[in-house]
Amino acid sequence: MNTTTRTTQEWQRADAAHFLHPFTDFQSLARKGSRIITRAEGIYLHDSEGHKILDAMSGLWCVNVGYGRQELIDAATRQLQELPFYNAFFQTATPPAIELAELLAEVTPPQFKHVFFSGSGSEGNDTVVRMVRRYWDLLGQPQRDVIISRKNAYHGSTMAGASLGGMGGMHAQGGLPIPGIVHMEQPYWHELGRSMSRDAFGLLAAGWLEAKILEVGADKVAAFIGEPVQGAGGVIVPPETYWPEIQRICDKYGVLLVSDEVICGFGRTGQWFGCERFGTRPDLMTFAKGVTSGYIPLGGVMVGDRVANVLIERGGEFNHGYTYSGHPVACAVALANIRLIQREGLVERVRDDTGPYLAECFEQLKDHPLVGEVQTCGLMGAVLLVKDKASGAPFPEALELGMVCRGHCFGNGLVMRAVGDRMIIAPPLVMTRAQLDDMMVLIRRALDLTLADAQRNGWL
Ligand code: PXG
Repeated sequence: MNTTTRTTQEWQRADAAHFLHPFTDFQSLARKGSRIITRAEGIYLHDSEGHKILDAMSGLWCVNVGYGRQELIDAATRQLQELPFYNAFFQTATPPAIELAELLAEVTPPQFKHVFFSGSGSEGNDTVVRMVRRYWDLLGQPQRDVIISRKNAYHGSTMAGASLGGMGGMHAQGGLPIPGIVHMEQPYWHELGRSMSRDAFGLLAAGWLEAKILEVGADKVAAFIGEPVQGAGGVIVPPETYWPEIQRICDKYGVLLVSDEVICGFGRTGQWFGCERFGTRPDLMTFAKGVTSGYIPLGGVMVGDRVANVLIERGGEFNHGYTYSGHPVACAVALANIRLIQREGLVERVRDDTGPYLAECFEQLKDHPLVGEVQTCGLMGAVLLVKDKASGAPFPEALELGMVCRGHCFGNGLVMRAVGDRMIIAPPLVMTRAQLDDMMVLIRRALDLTLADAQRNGWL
């Protein structure tokens, strides 16, 4: 499409008149006008005003291989010409879906030999809810239907996805959560555990799972679901002791462990999957985003042997699926994307080079007057803005300092997300050290401008 056919104002007017955006206050956006992104190359976006913007959020945690990769474009084009669509419902399959299932079995941990495809992460988590309940049904324990999740988790925006998520604002709209989903506290050391060591807090926070299992009744708990690192919740990296203890508790009570890898999967943490970084052995694994680097929608659930064997061997139809389960074009793009990640050694690069380098760069931000905590894991990171460095005391929520900082990022050609006062990044995995240096210059500039605002307005 020729994006020069309309001016920015014309795009904004049409946008405001017809397009209801996700997670948006429609009226206030209509007043302000959207930023119109027109093209992208590598790690940079370009908008309709001619600005070049470093995309430190990889689109929305997904463009792992960067923009404009010809292999992915060619794979889509070829598949669109050959067979743009066929379904997998009625005893049929397409070569790209079969080959992707095979390749996913190869790149995921050894317990995963099967996949159920969806169109997104939310749909993948709907599949998780249906599947764990079906599993316990087939084992003659239909009462075992409760799924435990965590506050401040994000698992999507469908009815089941939003229910699994732990966002109060989402539950408040639409009568959520659906029955049989309960939440426990998150492993956020800075907010909940500062009086103890991170490792001691990790064990305490994992212990909340055991307490919740006993409260619900061990014979009623079907599964526990968690993101290895909470992404949308603010890049909350749990203490190293947390996940092994969660695994131990799940094993003790026979509770299925579900790792939501929609953000952490496909190299983000410096391992192929976040569960490998944190040492768990999940029974189910949700994925989306990075599986196609966001070039085209695709999601799904990796099904471990424990669950797959029951679903397959106990037989009967699983009454669940989506028109686009195994969409051939999406699967063809995923194949090209995963092969590119393999060929360029992107996971190893994050693990051995750029991940540790990002950690060093973020450590240096600690000297900044606004920075209370920094955390990184592979190529994602968070910088917490605080009013008082010594005590970690936050700024009043009403100031929305994170949004002030985010404004300065945009103003200086950088996309960074603000989750409250946690400034977060998840840049493309193709970032070089030199590009990370460029990004750090922009981050520090945004922090300095935010500090100047805080000083000028007497917020400090
Ligand atoms: N699980 C996790 C862990 C996610 O991060 C989903 C499931 C849902 O995926 P879909 O494809 O249905 O959106 C996600 C999505 C943010 C933000 O503001 C994060 C997501 C989506 C939208 C916004 O950080 N993650």
